[in-house]
Amino acid sequence: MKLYHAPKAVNPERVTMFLRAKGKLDAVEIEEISIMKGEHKQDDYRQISPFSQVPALVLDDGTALTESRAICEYIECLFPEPNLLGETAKERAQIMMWDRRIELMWMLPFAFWFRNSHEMMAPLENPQVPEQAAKSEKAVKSFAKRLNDHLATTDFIAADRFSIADITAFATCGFCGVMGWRPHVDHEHIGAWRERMKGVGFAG
Ligand SMILES: N[C@@H](CCC(=O)N[C@@H](CS)C(=O)NCC(=O)O)C(=O)O
Repeated sequence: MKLYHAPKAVNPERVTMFLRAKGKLDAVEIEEISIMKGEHKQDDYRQISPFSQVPALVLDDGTALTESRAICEYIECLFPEPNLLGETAKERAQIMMWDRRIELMWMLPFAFWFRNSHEMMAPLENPQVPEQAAKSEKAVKSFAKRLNDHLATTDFIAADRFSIADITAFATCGFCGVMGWRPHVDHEHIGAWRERMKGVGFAG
């Protein structure tokens, strides 16, 4: 299997963290794609990923998976241990619920804020829309407060156990640094959770 990866980009990082948590990073051959150099928009990569996005996992039969959550589902089926998507119906639903919240209410609006305001993103996001940046910044900061309240009541993001929801949140928390924002410094319980995640060993 071959994984097309862009280091420091949040979705690809989410997949490599997932593989690392399984102890299976070496199960894939990794090829780096530079988003800043526009390699994801070249014709040869577009044939693998029609939406020109990273990551992409190409299976040995040539099938290309180009959504990070779908890639993680595939990896979970290949390597069931440790379980990261939930064992029981209730766990699976709780983990999916939080993973989607983290992705849709934190990671995505953060990406809109970053892409519409950071000068590094100007060539990729043309035109940048300051109103979109301001609205998205407000949304992510409001979500961080809600997440902080949630983490005051539990050690992990979902189902009282380590899961993909923690991985997605950890990757997003690190990604926030590109805007000089550190949710784990601003929010006590996010900070304590982040320290616990280092202890889990996948992110250290
Ligand atoms: N839904 C996709 C999103 C992938 C995505 O947005 N990847 C970003 C990097 S984090 C990308 O390739 N951006 C290139 C661009 O927007 O031009 C997934 O989860 O894999």
